[in-house]
Amino acid sequence: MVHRSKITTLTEFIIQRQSEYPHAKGALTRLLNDIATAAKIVNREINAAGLVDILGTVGKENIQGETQKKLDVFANEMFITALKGGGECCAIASEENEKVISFSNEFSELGKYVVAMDPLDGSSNIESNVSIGTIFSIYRRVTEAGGGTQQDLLQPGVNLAAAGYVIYGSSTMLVYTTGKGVNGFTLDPSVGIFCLSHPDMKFPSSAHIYSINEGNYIYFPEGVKRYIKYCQESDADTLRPYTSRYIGSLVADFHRNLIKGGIFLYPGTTKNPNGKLRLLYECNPIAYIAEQAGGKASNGFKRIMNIEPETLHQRAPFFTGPRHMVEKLESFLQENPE
Ligand code: P6P
Repeated sequence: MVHRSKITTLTEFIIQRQSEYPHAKGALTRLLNDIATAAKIVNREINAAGLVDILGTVGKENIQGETQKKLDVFANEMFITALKGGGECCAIASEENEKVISFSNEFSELGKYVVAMDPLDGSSNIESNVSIGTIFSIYRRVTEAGGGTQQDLLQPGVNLAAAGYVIYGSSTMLVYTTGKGVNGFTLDPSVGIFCLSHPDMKFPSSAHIYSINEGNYIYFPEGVKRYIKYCQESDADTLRPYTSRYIGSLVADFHRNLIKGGIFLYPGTTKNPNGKLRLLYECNPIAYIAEQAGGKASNGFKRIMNIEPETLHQRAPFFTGPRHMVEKLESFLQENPE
C-alpha cells in the first residue's frame, strides 16, 4: 500500500489543475467528479456481475438495434442520475438513448456543459469477463439558456472541453484530458479513491501492435487490405511484422495500444461504409486522448476532430494511434481509396 502522503487523488489533481485555468470556477471539476462517482458505482456492479442476476439482457433493444444487457441499462441510469444531480450538465447524448436527454429543471438548466457518452462500451464482452469501458465527451453548451439541446451536442471534437474513458479491467482506471495532456488514475477499491498512477501519458516512440477485426478483411477498402499486409511484412527497422492484438472492446484495445504502442483500426466496409464506431461518444473522445498523448486520429482522409456532426449517432471509419502509424495507414488509403 502506497503511503497516503505519496498519492494524488483525482479530486486533488483536478483542483490543482483548475488553478491553471484563470477563469475556472470549479464547474468542470465538479462535473468530472460526478462522472468519477458514477464510474465507481458501475465498477461495483460490474465486479459483482458474476455473483448476482445482473448479467443477461433486459429483453429490449437500444437505438443501435443491439440487445441491451442489464449492466448497459444500469450504467446508463447511473451516469444520467449522477450528471442530472450534479447540476453542471444541462443535457446528455447517450448510446443507449435515441434522443438527447435534456435537463430542464431549474438546477441543471444553468449547467454550462453537455455530455456525450457510451455508458458501457464493449458490453457484448460482459459474459466473457473481458474488459469493458465507459467513454465520455464534455462540451460547453452553445445555447444560451434552458435545458440543453441537440445543437449543444452536435459539435466537432475540436470544441471538446474534456474527454476520457473508464476501463473496467484487472484494475479500474479513469483516463482523461482537458487539453493539457493525458493522465490516468487507478481506483483503490479499498477506499473508493481514484489515485494518479499514469501521469502525462504518451504513446511510446516504438510501436509494434495493430488492432483490427480481420474477420471483416474481404469487406475492407483496398488501402486497408494493403496496410494489413504491410504490418505482416518482415522489416526489423520498423519492428515488423507487428503483433496483432484485438479484444473487441474499444476502450481495452485503445488503452493497451496507448500503453504499449499500437494502431487501432475500425474501417468502413462495403457493407457499412461509415464503419461501426460512433463519432460523438466513441471516436471524438478517444481521438482527443490520442492527440493529447502525441498521436493522431482520422477517418483515413480527415482529422476525426474536424468532422462536423450531423446526427447524434452517426458513425465514422476510425484509425488512431501513434502519428507515424496512422500516417502510414492514411498513405495506403489515399493511394487506394476504394
Ligand atoms: P466488432 C463494442 O461493441 C464496440 O462498439 C467497440 O467497443 C469495439 O471496438 C467494436 O464494437 C468491436 O466491433 O465488429 O469487431 O465486434
